[in-house]
Amino acid sequence: MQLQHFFPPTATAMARLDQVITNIVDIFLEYADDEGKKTQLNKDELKKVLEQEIQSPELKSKINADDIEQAMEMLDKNHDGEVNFREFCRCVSDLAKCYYQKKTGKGGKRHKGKEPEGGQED
Ligand SMILES: [Ca+2]
Ligand SMILES: [Ca+2]
Repeated sequence: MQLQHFFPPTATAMARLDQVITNIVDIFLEYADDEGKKTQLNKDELKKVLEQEIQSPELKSKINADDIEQAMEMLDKNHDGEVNFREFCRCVSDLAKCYYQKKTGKGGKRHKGKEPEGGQED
């Protein structure tokens, strides 16, 4: 089992939120770096992220992972044809909310429309 080499016992274990945060950034940069602009996910890159980094069918269906055109349309809030980090974060946080709702039964059926958080769009 080679895996141990990646997690040497001397490495300080990161706290869970540390891991989540660094993962989000690392995953985004890793895929965004593939082609074109290094800090934007184009359609191909987005497809790869969704295919490889999300396994739960429920979450996949939440962002239309099977229909990359639709997924891109949904995630690309500023309509420049690519997903930037801000848009990616929004996607992750939407998925987290989705999972939260499923777990708690809260936040409910309200369909995507006006979001109460009142943050400004780009
Ligand atoms: Ca790119
Ligand atoms: Ca965009």
